[in-house]
Amino acid sequence: MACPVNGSRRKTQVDMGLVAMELKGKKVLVVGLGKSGLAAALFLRHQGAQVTVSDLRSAEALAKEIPGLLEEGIAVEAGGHGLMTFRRQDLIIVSPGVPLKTPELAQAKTFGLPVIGELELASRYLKGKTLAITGSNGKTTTTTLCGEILEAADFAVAVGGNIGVPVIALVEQSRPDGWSVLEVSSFQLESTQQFHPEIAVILNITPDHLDRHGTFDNYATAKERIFLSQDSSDWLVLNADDPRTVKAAPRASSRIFWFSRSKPVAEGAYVHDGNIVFRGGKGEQPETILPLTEIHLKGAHNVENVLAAVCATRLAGASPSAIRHAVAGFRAVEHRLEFVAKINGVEYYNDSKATNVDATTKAIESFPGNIHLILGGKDKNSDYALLNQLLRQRVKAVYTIGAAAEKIETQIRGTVPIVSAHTLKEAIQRAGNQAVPGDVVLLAPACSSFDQFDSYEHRGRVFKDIVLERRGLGIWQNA
Ligand code: UMA
Repeated sequence: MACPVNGSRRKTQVDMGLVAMELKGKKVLVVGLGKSGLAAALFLRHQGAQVTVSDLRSAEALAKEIPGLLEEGIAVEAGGHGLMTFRRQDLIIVSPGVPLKTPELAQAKTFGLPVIGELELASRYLKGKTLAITGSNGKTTTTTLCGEILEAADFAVAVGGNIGVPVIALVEQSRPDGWSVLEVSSFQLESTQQFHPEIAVILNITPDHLDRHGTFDNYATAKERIFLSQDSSDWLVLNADDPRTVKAAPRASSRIFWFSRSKPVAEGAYVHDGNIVFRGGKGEQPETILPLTEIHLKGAHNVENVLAAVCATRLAGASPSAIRHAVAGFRAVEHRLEFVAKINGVEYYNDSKATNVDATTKAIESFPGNIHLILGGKDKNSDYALLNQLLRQRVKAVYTIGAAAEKIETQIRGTVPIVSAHTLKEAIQRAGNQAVPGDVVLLAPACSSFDQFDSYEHRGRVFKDIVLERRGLGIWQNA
């Protein structure tokens, strides 16, 4: 096949209209002091900007961060956002978790102040090419896998974004001849202006984050921003089996490659005779990349993730043998249908990253039945009744936890027995006591974690710690 991206246009700031901003002496406000805000503030300061950070959290809550920032010469506004602080700036950088409709931000915009996200800022300074991956589910697995494939193909690779490493933190390690592989969320995409990946991937678009975006359409439109600045020399990889993703295709100016689990595609990756194959151009013979048996990830949705990764990395110039080697050696990402332990014939799986209903659906579908399912956390205006049919078919009991428990119980009532467990610990105990050999205890909560935990990672680690601790204590030896 013609290796499309390799050897094609190289990203330069001029041809993309992406001029890295002159930051020296500029007054820049960073809104939100989480991982992204902290990394952005330090980057901006090192570029010579006069930086202020503003966060809703109190000075006590930020006690760990503040001294280091002051030492760097960065001013800190804690305990709320002050309108005057926002008005006095040349540029505002917003963290992904800060909604654009925050009143101070909205006002700043009406005064004509530029407001961009950390992803947009970083993308103006990243060297080399960018492969960006979005979707409601599968982003982390696909991003990690793409990074591993490109590494196996001997590219210089930096992996980051929503996966947990702010994009701005990749700038220093990015190389002119390398790739930045970015997981990008709707929150990050919402505040982009010229973000322009050479290869963009949309894995799927199903309802999520409706509490932030208001409607499914707003959410889907935010996802589509991944290809908004692409042109005919760029590549867009789309899921031919996902209706909302298919609907996005006519709005793209880039060249589209498809992936499909269910049918051949004219250009892209699909399943044929038990193999993953890739067709590099219309009418070309597909090349075999690897047999499905070499994929060591559970669930049909993971075949889709592999197809997307195969397609994107083949376009980036990875050889079929490098792709096969990396996919065959790839195991589940932490907190993504991660096998934790088998205790007295009962398997425990941590899918703490299943933070929406669709992800939970996919997790349930990965097992034939006999599931004890832990659901709950912070609601995102989701419809849990969408799970009902699958609960009846494959789930033995649901154990609810967290703030969304009551809503979930109301919406799934009459399907399977429900245990109000309140906490993760109690849910594990009660599920473990009820499960019999051959059963699965699955944490796939369909909610975000912020009511009881710092993050989905924290929730997943607590799940694993409790399971492993109880195994160590032999608590279930005779259960
Ligand atoms: N804050 C304000 N004002 C507000 C809202 C929040 O000051 O109006 C402050 C909070 O007090 C807090 C800070 O903002 O101090 C948090 O900022 P943040 O939520 O952007 O968190 P970060 O630590 O910067 O993490 C972000 C992403 N978080 C979100 O999108 C919510 C991380 O994705 C990402 O890994 C990280 O940047 C690095 O890129 C997490 C996530 O939950 C995993 N993502 C969502 C998802 O996957 O579903 C989109």
